[in-house]
Parts: sequence; C-alpha cells; structure tokens
Amino acid sequence: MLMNVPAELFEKLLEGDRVALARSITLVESKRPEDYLAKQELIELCSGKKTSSVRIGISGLPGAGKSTFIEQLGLYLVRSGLRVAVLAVDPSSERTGGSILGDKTRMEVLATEENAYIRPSPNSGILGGVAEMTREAIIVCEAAGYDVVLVETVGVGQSEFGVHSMTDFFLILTISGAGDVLQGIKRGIMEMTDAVVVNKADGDRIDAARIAASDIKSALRLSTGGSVTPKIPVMTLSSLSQDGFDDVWKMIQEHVELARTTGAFDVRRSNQMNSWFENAVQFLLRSRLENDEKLTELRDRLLEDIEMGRVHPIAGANSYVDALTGEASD
Ligand SMILES: Nc1nc2c(ncn2[C@@H]2O[C@H](COP(=O)(O)OP(=O)(O)OP(=O)(O)O)[C@@H](O)[C@H]2O)c(=O)[nH]1
Ligand SMILES: [Mg+2]
Repeated sequence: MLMNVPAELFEKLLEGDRVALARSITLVESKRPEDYLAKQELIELCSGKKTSSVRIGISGLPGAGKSTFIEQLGLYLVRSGLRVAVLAVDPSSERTGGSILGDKTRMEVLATEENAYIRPSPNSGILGGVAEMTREAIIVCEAAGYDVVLVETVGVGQSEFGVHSMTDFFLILTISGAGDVLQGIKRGIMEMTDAVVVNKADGDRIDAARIAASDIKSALRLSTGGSVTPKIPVMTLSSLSQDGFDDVWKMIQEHVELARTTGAFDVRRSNQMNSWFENAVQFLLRSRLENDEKLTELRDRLLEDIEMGRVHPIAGANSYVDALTGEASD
C-alpha cells in the first residue's frame, strides 16, 4: 500500500516507462518540503527491488573524452541487448546552479536509443547534494530495469570520491600529454581505481597514448611496492571509433563476476549503503541546523564574538555543539 507515491507512477516506473522514470527522478531531486515523504517512500520502494545491475563510475579531467567514451560504451551495451542509464555528477552545478557537463556533450546518438536513458547532473545549491541525488537516481533507474548505470564525473573537487562510494566499478579516463597523465590523477584516487583507460589513442596520438599507458603501469607498480596484486588494468582506446569497447566491457565484466564470486561485490554494495547513511546524516544535520532559528542566532552571535576576539574558535565550536546536543546550561 503506497502512502505518498502515486501508485500509477510506481507501477509505470517498474514497467520501465521513461516518462515515469523522468518524473520519479525529478521527485527524488526535489528540494520541496512537501515532496519529502513521497521522495523517501519512493527511494525505499526502489531500494527494495533486487536487481543484478552494475554501477560504473567514470572520472577524468575536463576534456578527457568521458562523455564521448560513455556514449560509445552505452551504444555498445545497448546493441548487446542491455538497458543503459547515464547519470552525471557535475560539481560546478553546486556553485553555478547550471549543469556544464550535461550541456556540453549531449550524447545525441545514444539519446535516441530506446534502451538508453540519459540524465544530466541535478542542480543544487546545497554542497554534497548533487552526488547524493545521483545515488538516489541510480536506485530509481535500477528499479526501472536498467542493467548498467554509467555515472560521469569530472575529476576536480571531491566528486570522484562521492561517485566511487556509489559504484561497483570505478574507471579513470585519461589522455596522453606532457606529464598531465599522472599529475592529473589526484592522490588517493589511484587507490580506489579499478581500471585506467588512456583515451584518444588515434591518429598521431597513438604512440603517445601507448607511452602514457606504460608510464601509468610503472607508476602503479611503484605505488603498490612492486606487488602484482591488486593489478589495475591499464588500456588504450579511441572513443571516436567503437574499436576497443569489446575489451573494455570484457574487463569490467570479468572484474564484476570475480567480485561476485569472492563476495567483494556484496562488501562494496554494503559499503555503499554505509556511505549513503553517513552522507545522509551529514546532509540532514546541515539542513536542520540551517533551518533552526535558535541555533542560527547562537552561531551568528558566536561568530561575532570570535571576530571581536572575545571567544576562541574552539570554545565557540564547543558552545555551539553543546547547544545542539542539548547540553547547554544557558
Ligand atoms: N581524437 C579523439 N578525440 C576525442 C576522443 N574522445 C573524445 N574526443 C574529443 O574530445 C573533446 C572532449 O570530449 P568530451 O567527451 O566532451 O570530454 P569530457 O571528458 O566529457 O569533457 P567534460 O565533460 O567537459 O569534462 C571532444 O571534442 C571530443 O570529440 C577520442 O577518442 N579521440
Ligand atoms: Mg562530459
């Protein structure tokens, strides 16, 4: 018995209806307080649906060719009989309210495929919100029967960490070019990467791409102290052609199948739930704090005292947190 979600909407969503899917994602992206209950119910309903979907995160510097790669991979998968959803996390939309990622490359060919669904990055004024809404959109797409969910994010800011925490396979797309291959990959990213693909291995860049791939392999060997495990595949590819997508998909599938056999897949899914919880707590705490008049007043007062040198930041923070947890004596 549905309490807040229109039964017809959920029924149609389960049938894979695209209009229902778009409406459902709009609902989970909604920031309107009156949508909150329906949104929560919808997410729980969708989460309860067992699927064998695979969530793949794709990150890389601006212009590496992520959208082009995703479009080609998406076409390859659709032609193999799979249903593919594409989502984007664009950290710039947190600040500008506009989706740069979604606007630049529209994946026009993939968009016309019946078994593909493309959703640009949600807009949000709330930091951390865009990535979280994408997590929710993934669940909704899976309930609608999408087999593979591809999530694009640009390799700046914190968005890769967010996308890594919601995917089963995390791929870095890079390109050859003076030094930027390794420099462009931030600390901490390699440790969570499942594969590196050097894109634009075509025309007069083929050799450079191969050299870049071998540099990355050496760097990975060094960073793992020469040990062979975990072995991160490094491949070269041209997203302009459909060549090489067989190999990329085979590599992803093998990884996922192995992870399913060893139980690593389930562990990662359960980590995804944990980070969902942690992020939701932070998100809710922040929005409740921001909406609490008394706390906002206290915060403003403390900030003024700190500015005037009357209160030390640490002492101020303590008073604020005490007030928040109900330990304040005043
Ligand atoms: N030669 C060549 N060009 C490519 C390839 N893949 C992408 N490009 C070109 O590189 C440019 C950037 O491609 P996008 O797919 O928009 O790159 P992106 O990483 O999604 O960029 P942002 O979303 O802005 O971060 C476009 O002009 C593409 O046509 C490739 O395999 N070979
Ligand atoms: Mg793009």
